[in-house]
Amino acid sequence: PPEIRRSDYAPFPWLVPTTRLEFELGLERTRVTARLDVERNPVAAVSPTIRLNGDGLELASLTCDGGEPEGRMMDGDDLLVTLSGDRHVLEIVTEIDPSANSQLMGLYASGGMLCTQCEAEGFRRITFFPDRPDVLSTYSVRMSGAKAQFPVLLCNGNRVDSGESADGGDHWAEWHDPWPKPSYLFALVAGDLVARSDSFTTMGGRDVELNVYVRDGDLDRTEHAMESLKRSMKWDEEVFGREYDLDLFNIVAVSDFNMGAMENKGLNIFNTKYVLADTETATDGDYDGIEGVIGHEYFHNWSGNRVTCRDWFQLSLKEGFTVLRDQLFSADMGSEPVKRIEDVRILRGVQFPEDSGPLAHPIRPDSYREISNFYTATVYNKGAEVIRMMRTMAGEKAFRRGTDLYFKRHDGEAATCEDFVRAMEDGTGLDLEQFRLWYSQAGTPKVAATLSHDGDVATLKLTQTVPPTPGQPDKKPMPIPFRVALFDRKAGTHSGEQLLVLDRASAEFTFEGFAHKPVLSINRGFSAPVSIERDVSREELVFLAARDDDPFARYEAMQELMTGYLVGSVSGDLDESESEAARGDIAEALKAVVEDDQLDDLMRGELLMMPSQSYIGEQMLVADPGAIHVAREALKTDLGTRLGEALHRLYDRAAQVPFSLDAEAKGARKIKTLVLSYAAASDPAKAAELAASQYDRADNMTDRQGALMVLAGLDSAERTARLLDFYNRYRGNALVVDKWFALQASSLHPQVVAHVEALRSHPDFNLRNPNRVRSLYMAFAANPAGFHAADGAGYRMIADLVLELDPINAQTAARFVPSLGRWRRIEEKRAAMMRDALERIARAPKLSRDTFEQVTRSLG
Ligand code: BAL
Ligand code: ZN
Repeated sequence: PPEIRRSDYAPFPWLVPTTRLEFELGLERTRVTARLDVERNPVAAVSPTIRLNGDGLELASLTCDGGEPEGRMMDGDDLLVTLSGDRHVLEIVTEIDPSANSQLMGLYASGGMLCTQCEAEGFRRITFFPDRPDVLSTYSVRMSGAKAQFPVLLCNGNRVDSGESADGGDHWAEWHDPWPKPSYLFALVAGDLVARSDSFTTMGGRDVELNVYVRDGDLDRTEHAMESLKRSMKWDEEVFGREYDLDLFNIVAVSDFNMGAMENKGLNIFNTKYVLADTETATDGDYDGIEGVIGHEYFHNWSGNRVTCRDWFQLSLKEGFTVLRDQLFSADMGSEPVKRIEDVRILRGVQFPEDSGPLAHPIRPDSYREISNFYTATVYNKGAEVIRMMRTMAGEKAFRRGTDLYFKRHDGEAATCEDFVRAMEDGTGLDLEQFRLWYSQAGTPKVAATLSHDGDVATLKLTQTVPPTPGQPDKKPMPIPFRVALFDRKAGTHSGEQLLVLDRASAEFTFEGFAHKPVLSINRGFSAPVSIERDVSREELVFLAARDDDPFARYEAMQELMTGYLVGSVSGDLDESESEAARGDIAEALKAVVEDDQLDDLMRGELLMMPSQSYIGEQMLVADPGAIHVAREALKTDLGTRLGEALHRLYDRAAQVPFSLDAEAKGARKIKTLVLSYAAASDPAKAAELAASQYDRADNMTDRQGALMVLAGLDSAERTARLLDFYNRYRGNALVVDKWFALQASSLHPQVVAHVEALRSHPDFNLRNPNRVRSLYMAFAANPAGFHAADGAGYRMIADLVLELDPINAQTAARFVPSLGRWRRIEEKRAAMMRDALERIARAPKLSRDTFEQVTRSLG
């Protein structure tokens, strides 16, 4: 497959002001008639033909201005039509079989209903069309089909007319979307659905009808989604000044879906995972996830739909910005510091490894073969961090001027990242010339920080390096904004936070008035997405872990205490007395957290959490996952033993808090499961008893799942009984059965590989359902205890999965390749087996473009 380059962008030679689509719907056969009004694009090079993208389409008929076109030919899957005039009308008929569409791109059948997914390039699986985001068109759509089979017919925009056939067997609906949009935002749904309905009055007085469509039987699990939607609409008005622009906003939940959700104009289509919730079947994490994703898709209405992307290299323009918007929204709806910590954990757990591996790419990539592979943590989460840095440097008010200007300037356009940065410069007054490097350079900058002291002056020396990444051997220094405070060790306070911008390879910053050497608190709030190596003593980290008034910095000190010890321990750098002293300090710091009555439990839970295995591995040039796992579990055992009593008192206190969805009760639930996981390491028999009791008494899914998660890792009778009970209790509820698969696949149980192998043959396993595939295999691939099994069985299992899944659902299959692609950073025995697994995939006679690209880059 050819490489597509950002530098090759050229405007499309044709405009398509209006598009008319007629769908005669059937699960096995849908006939699509598309009428495109096309005219020459005055700002593009003149072309004698128009390229209409297709993907596996059969052309039933084609006319130009009502007759035979002057010329036509196929170029691969695309259709080229000769057009000699300035304006033409093309009519194209295609026939498709949605029931055979297992890729879940384009129009497909899911449990008897029809739905679409067109981003990034799914529309070309429906009809021949210039399927690129800079071709904006106004759509009117007629849908018709059997009334009994498809009682609900939905499309973008507003329903303008409807009716039924003379015999009443068929019916039809006519939809019109007044907002010009690219084809990737097209959507259609036809099925037997019921809706929770509500309304929202916008700040300008527009009454908007809101619907959340689900299957009959799921309606009582839609309240949280609807409330989240209304909160999103209000928040976007208040914080970004963005008002909704149609009279109708529909959400449809679908159980077969490649992504989390999709922001189609006026008709968002969601994975059921991000819609359905009640306290019996959804955890606190699920509730937060729903609120965040509903917000994200809603916010796309401005950052993505009203202003869209010129080409797919600009994906972070809408995704990075919208992730930042959903992060700020969730922070405002709940705990801001805890949300920040969670977001950083995702960034460091997923994006940092991506940025230091063979798939590293800038947030605005320069080339791709399959754009689906670039819906990455880099484009999304690092993209959000880059915009967050602009916000930090500008301040909130100026940042809002920048976003207002961006929306005003580019409303109705297909814009670029450069347009966004320019609007930010003009709106905020910042000079972002050098800052643009964040868009073009891949790799996580490393910053060394040393603080020295002389007389009454403290000097902070900062040195940055941006590591080489594939295709980018040499990097330039980037501007890195650090929120910094210097603590007076005795008083335990600081005299104010400062923002320092490191914009050279190395710089020194001086601070006067310190009779003693202060303690450095740096990258507060994680103001820059970099990794810091600071010259800091353990005693200073204990100090910060107990006293830093920036919650993120406090969390960071605690993480650094544990990570420093674990990396030292695995590398053999610590002798027994140093190890003992370090464990003692960590235990002391944790005890202070357990007993700090100023802390709320949600934050306490963050401070008690150990760094993830992947984060620890990321700190080492070459990691031994087996050794890290052993060291991490040993520390957990040690801490659980030392803090046993204090932790159990904490548990007992938390267990008294009655169920509710408020922060206090959520915090209590988080604490209970954390204490159980420490207990599981230090006193497995007691933990099994406690977890079984928590499971049995649970009146909500958070407690039940937390208890079962701990039990799943223990070799105990309680484990078997509760796993069976969980399955029997929730069989038939797909989202909860997903949890049942995931809990077993992510468990610490020594037989986890065998468990996953057995679950593969479970009657409820289904390779065609992405949620189920992810629940078993994504959970497994993220579980170092299983994936990195010393004999390589985990790698072979993932390679087998990729090969089997690739012809069915290439997009989902390709998502499993990056875990194997980490081989260069893993000790040599395992690395060789990971490479073998990749090579075996590469040798397959026929690979999708998605998987081919990921495997080739991973081996390269
Ligand atoms: N645009 C794809 C799904 C999302 O990021 O919202
Ligand atoms: Zn998005």
